[in-house]
Amino acid sequence: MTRTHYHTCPLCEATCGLCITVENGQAVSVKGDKDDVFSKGYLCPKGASLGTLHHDPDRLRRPLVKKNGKFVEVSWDEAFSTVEKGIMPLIKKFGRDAVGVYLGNPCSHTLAGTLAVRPLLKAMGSRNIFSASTVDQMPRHVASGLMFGHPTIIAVPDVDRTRFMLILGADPVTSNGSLATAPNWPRRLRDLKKRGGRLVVVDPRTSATVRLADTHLAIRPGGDVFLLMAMVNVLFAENRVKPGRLADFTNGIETVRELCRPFTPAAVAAHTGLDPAQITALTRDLAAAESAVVYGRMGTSTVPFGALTNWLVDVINILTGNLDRPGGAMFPCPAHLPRKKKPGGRGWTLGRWQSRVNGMNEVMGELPVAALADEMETDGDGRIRALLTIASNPVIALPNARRVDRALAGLDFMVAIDFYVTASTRHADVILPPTGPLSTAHYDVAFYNLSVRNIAHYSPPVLEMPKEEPEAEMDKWEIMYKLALIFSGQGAGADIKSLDDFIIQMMVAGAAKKETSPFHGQEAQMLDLLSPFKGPDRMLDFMIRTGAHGDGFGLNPDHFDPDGLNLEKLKNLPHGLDLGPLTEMLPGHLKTASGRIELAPELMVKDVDRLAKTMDTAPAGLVLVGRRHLRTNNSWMPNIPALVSGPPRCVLHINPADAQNQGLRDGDPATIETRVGSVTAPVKVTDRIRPGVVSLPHGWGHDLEGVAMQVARKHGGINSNILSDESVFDPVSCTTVLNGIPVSVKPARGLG
Ligand SMILES: Nc1nc2c(c(=O)[nH]1)N[C@H]1C(S)=C(S)[C@@H](COP(=O)(O)OP(=O)(O)OC[C@H]3O[C@@H](n4cnc5c(=O)[nH]c(N)nc54)[C@H](O)[C@@H]3O)O[C@H]1N2
Ligand SMILES: Nc1nc2c(c(=O)[nH]1)N[C@H]1C(S)=C(S)[C@@H](COP(=O)(O)OP(=O)(O)OC[C@H]3O[C@@H](n4cnc5c(=O)[nH]c(N)nc54)[C@H](O)[C@@H]3O)O[C@H]1N2
Ligand code: SF4
Ligand SMILES: [Mo]
Repeated sequence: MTRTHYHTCPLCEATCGLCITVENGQAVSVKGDKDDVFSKGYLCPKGASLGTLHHDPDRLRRPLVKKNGKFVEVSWDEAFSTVEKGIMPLIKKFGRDAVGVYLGNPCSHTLAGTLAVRPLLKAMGSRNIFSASTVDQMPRHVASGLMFGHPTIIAVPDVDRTRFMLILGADPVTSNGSLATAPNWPRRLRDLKKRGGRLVVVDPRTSATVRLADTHLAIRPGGDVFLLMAMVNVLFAENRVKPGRLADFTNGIETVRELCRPFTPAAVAAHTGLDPAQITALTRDLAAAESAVVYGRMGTSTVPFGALTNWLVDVINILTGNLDRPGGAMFPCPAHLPRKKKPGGRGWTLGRWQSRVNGMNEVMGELPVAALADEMETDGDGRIRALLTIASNPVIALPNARRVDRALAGLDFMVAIDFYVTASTRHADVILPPTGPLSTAHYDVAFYNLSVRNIAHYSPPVLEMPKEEPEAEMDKWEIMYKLALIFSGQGAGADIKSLDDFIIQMMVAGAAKKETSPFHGQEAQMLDLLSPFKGPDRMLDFMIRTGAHGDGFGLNPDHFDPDGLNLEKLKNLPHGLDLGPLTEMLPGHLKTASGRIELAPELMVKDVDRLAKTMDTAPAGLVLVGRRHLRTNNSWMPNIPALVSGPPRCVLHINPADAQNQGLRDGDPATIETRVGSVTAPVKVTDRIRPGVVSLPHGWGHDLEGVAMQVARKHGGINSNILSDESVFDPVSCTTVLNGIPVSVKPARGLG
């Protein structure tokens, strides 16, 4: 029997609609859904491989427990009771901080990873919570938190309406966009130019996005903070500061005027590697554009001044009046969140506690991954003796990868929620594999709050999850709730249904608690109306019904449109629902204590001092940056033949001048060395990278003893994080520097 299903691709932030043909329980083809309200048929090679991923024979279907050093398939009961026996005595003896958790990138791409993970973390009660955010977007959260009052109030580029887009350190044509959810960046950027707009890209490499640009500024890595400071300087110096209506609710504009004074375009020339006249001209053009937006990602984030750089992105959007207006940087209003109408809140802070060993700040309730190895290796009270990894691959993703690898090997106990035996999960005592991507429901809780249009799209599972032992599989939320029951002392035998019911009761009670709430006194009716669903689906239904476009359970016609949204309605919209372009959200959206935009938060003002101190030291020597490839997704799709075929990807890009200086010719093997490690990779001599900079992609290094991914091992590749140094980080956001790492590059001896 042949059936067609529509499902949102869960692999990256672009949220493309897929059209999946299923024959006899097998996904036989995956194409772009032409009727999808957002992606309109677009997909990339990864999305097309979703069926292959689901049916990959190496993908785990059964839990594994390590016995005498070897993984053995066991029943779910045995797996959970092994977890209980391994973890609980450690908690009893050493306390809750003895068990750490590291949450990986795919967590933000699943319903369970965004919603069901919260009760699990609560039940763990550990301060040793880590996530991939501190090798990624944490500087963005910090800047948003301090300026707008909450770290998830993030402005996204209104790419479909802007007339001028300045992209720094992002390659959305390859990455398909990040913190800016939009399928089909190539088309959107071409459309920008078709309507007479201009695209300027700042990147030390000639990336795929650069190739679409009108102007390319090949900056020195780490130079963006200086470039943006100089742009702010020009805006003030030339009287081009025009915040418009934002001035009515923005504090600190005059402070910024003072802060940027020393950073003239000429003064930053050595750090940016750019002609001062170019910086002035760019600033004038941006300020004069009918609408304009500055957008930055990884290259502005994983750098020594990541928080400051991300702050400056918003500062320019605000000073030019481009925040919260069409064609500028705007705030999404997703279906699953309420719309706040009155500005003000508690504000936001970081550093509420510090990591035990090296005193690094807590940010958003987590500790930086740069502290993880120290916390695992250093003896004493609060040492991490057991680790839970959820959808993550620390041995490949985190800095000083060899040290992370050793630290995992040295743990007393490790549990992984993952569906492969990877470089990291091979160290686990228990691996709990969630059901495959086609047998779970999907809705992008994280990314519809970062989307360039307001979109709501719920996808039910495509294939049924096997429920009968011995084939029974578990959804990730069920695994998480089971672990939550273990951590809370109720034991591996406890039933998740009561926990699931308790969670929704708490959510409903929270919404109805205040006497002023429109739901006050309606708890029982709400719970009854939510009863057709369970797990994260039920949480989502609750969120949508109480959200900005929700039906208010049909109980509150004064506050909600009774014909508004609920999960049942979304289920009947297989191509998604387009809620339109982004609209004005300020000042109501602000959660700062003042109810105003804080343009000059104290932490940023202080960090400008640190920046000023580096002005006189001219950067020198070769530095390493990363890059992505359309067919990769961090470390986690290397077992799909179609995605790893073709020429080898782990090659070091080097400029002809640098290659000549180092005595390297195209194809030669080179040894790349940093303080923490060295690797050998073939070089590709190319003028698509500026002099002084070399580039190696991350996400590789799979050919390790014990990894059970046959294709991935054949195409192993080089782990670039053997080179990255956990001791080099942005002290404000505690995010590791992954771009602009000082390296030496030499011909490899004895090879080639
Ligand atoms: N040098 C360098 N390092 C980097 C980066 C860089 O640019 N340069 N980028 C950084 C960034 S941005 C990120 S986000 C991190 C990513 O770092 P991580 O999140 O630690 O690693 P991933 O490579 O995304 O690995 C994800 C793992 O989750 C598993 N998985 C996939 N889907 C699911 C699922 O639905 N459920 C479960 N339970 N498991 C699943 C996969 O099998 C894989 O093992 O890497 C960072 N590391
Ligand atoms: N195909 C593919 N897509 C992905 C992923 C993947 O692994 N593969 N990973 C996903 C994840 S987890 C994320 S977070 C996003 C990331 O999404 P992006 O940030 O768009 O992707 P990157 O390729 O890291 O782009 C960073 C760019 O910054 C440049 N750069 C490096 N240093 C500097 C600098 O100092 N200044 C400036 N201006 N530029 C610099 C690099 O050359 C690179 O082109 O991609 C997501 N999408
Ligand atoms: S761009 Fe992202 S969401 Fe779209 S098909 Fe590719 S991996 Fe999936
Ligand atoms: Mo990421």
